[in-house]
Amino acid sequence: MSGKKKNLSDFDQGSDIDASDVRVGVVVAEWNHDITSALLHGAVDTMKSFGVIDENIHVHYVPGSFELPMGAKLITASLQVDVVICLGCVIQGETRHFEFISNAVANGITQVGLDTNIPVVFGVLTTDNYQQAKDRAGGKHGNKGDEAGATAVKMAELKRKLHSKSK
Ligand code: DLZ
Repeated sequence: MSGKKKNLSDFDQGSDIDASDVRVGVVVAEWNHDITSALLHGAVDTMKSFGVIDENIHVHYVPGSFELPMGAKLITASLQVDVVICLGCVIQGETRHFEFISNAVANGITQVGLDTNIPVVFGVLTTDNYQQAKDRAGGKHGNKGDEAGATAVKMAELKRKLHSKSK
């Protein structure tokens, strides 16, 4: 997935995975809505290409990226999901908000996953400007939402595989 690949959407499709019964929670930040809705489209389309069905994709919104970890935690507490995707876009401004929000979101998302044993995917763009975000939300550098969707399916699959071995 990483290494020499330049485009965010250049991932191994994992075509042998059947994700038709995978249940996914998606938390989307409303801040920079045009970017985050493009990420959402990418994530949903990609999950569907792995067989995830509409009824098993539960989308909820939070005001900004800072609220993504709490949104993810609320989802894990109230819905039966195998995996959660967080989608947001933090753009560098003139103040230090960018650093505080980016760090808090990355740490918070990690923590929710470790605390709940439910994988939480980091689908958050952190960019210098709006154009960089556009380029990564369905533009010339692909769509980070696609990557998040594929990661979610693969983490759900991994969890299921290891869980079945532990029985
Ligand atoms: C306040 C703020 C700023 C300045 N920038 C962004 C941003 O680029 N992306 C984003 O998702 N959210 C931003 N926010 C909102 C915060 O994430 C949060 O919603 C508010 O600080 C309220 O807690």
